[in-house]
Amino acid sequence: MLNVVLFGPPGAGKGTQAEFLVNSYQLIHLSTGDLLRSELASETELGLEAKTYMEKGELVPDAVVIGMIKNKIASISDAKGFVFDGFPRTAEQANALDTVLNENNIPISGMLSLEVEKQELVNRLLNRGKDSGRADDQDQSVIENRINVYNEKTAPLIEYYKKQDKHFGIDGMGSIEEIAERLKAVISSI
Ligand code: B4P
Repeated sequence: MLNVVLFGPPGAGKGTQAEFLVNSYQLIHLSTGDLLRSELASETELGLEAKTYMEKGELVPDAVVIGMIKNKIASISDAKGFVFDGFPRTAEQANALDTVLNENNIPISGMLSLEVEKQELVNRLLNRGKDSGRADDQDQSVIENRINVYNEKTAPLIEYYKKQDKHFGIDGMGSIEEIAERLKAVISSI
């Protein structure tokens, strides 16, 4: 089973490259951002709670996100593997993920960490904001806040996976196809 954490700051290309991994390796895509946006679109209680955080570029509370991802994993059987996209984002989420996966005997194979320069992140997100309708992509100060939150709360997880010998840094600058090739090379080495 191939279970990868696709990691990186907002705009690094996680969602974009997750699509490639799903198609190439028949994995199940679990994106907490997508799950939260779908809750929001259905105006569920969870979605309405998450909205206030997402609009400001803050992280949604751990308990909400962890509960959501646990339910999702429990609802899936017969998977060839998972791509975790945008999760974990805090130490508490990383511990919770390890616990759930160990209980099911499906450990993380590797953390694929996309590395992109800050100005490129801002450009990509503002560009997407022009036609995506995503409120969090339309305001430069919200984008800057997301990047700051990433640096403060999420980037430390690189050390967490390094300690487990599971961290793989990948140059996330260049074309989508070039980056996909780099991911493929790393996966074949795992
Ligand atoms: P996410 O949906 O995870 O949003 P994101 O970090 O902005 O990344 P995304 O995957 O969308 O963008 P990508 O890099 O693929 O989270 C949104 C919000 O939900 C968070 O701010 C938070 O509030 C909440 N949330 C989600 N998960 C959470 C968690 N675990 N805990 C707490 N809160 C959570 O790509 C960006 C753009 O770049 C795209 O338009 C793409 O086309 C473009 N692009 C990609 N690769 C490119 C390339 N090589 N060249 C040019 N453009 C490229």
